[in-house]
Amino acid sequence: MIDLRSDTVTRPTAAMRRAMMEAEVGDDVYGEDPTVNRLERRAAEIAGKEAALFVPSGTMGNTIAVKLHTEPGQEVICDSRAHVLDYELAMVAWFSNCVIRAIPTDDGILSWDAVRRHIRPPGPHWAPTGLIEIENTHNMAGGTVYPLGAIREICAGAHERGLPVHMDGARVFNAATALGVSVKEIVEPVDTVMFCLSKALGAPVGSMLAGPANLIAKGRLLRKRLGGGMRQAGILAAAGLVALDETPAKLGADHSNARFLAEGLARIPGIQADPGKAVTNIVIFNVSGTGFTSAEISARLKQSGILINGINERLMRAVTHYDVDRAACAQALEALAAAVLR
Ligand code: TLP
Repeated sequence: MIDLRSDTVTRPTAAMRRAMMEAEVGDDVYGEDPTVNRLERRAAEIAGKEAALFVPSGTMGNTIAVKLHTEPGQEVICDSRAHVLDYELAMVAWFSNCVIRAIPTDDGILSWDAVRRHIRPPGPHWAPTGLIEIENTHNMAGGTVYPLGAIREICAGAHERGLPVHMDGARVFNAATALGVSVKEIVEPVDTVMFCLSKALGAPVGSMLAGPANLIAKGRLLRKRLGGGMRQAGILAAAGLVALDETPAKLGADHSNARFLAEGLARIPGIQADPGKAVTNIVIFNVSGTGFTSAEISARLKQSGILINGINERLMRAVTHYDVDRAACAQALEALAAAVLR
């Protein structure tokens, strides 16, 4: 199977499996797992933050961050296709008792001007703004990348009004690769950042939440409350450390494969794709001109050993990663061209 459904499907490399087997472990709920401690220090260093917390998933990292920054009854501002809004089972409402103020954007990238216009001060009718959330890269907009200037402007404006900014940086290493800058530079102005080890970086499990030490200490308790106290988690952290060391250098290849896919897709009659927008590892394309729904195309592709999911009836998403090389992408394009023939 050529699996382009997501970069979450990456399997651990031989080096990760070796590191997992040899990992020194302890009880992380007591703070005694040396490998988890090493991963948390390394993640904090990469993000340029005081501390970091190893969490089982990106969803848990975002959930903890929203809770740390907000009071019940507040509003969280984010883009209208944000993962925290559409793909996290309403955790913002369920765990933090906040509502979302969704701002529509073309490409998932918020501007300070748009954010500013939606900030609500305390008043007699509305929920006051408690947090600004930005997603970098933006998944459902097709892996789009925040320009550094936009992040700085949003953070400067928010901070001036006493509002924190959390970055859902599930794929912030892809953003760093696309911009040719360090992750640290990207996340410098944000208060907290969550990034995933288990997506394009290839670790089997885990994400990191980085930020100020006092917040991360509180976050540790929230993680336990959510059932994320993982005991001998050094087994998993060991793979995460290898992912941080080894995989960022491979992301450029994923990005050029995504571009190759987008260029090929744009040549298939009935499919709309914009190669100029494929700047990281996600390609979103419109299949409405083919006369088939995305579900029908997925089913046809599966018969040729290709896995690509729809995100709605018209749009499909292909995500490149290190388990899919250029030849596999070419094969996927051939299968797609055949799948949309009447
Ligand atoms: N994204 C998954 C699905 O949930 C859609 C994927 O296949 O892309 N933030 C962003 C931007 C994400 O894309 C994801 C996962 C998460 C958070 C949540 O991470 P996990 O799956 O570890 O909870």
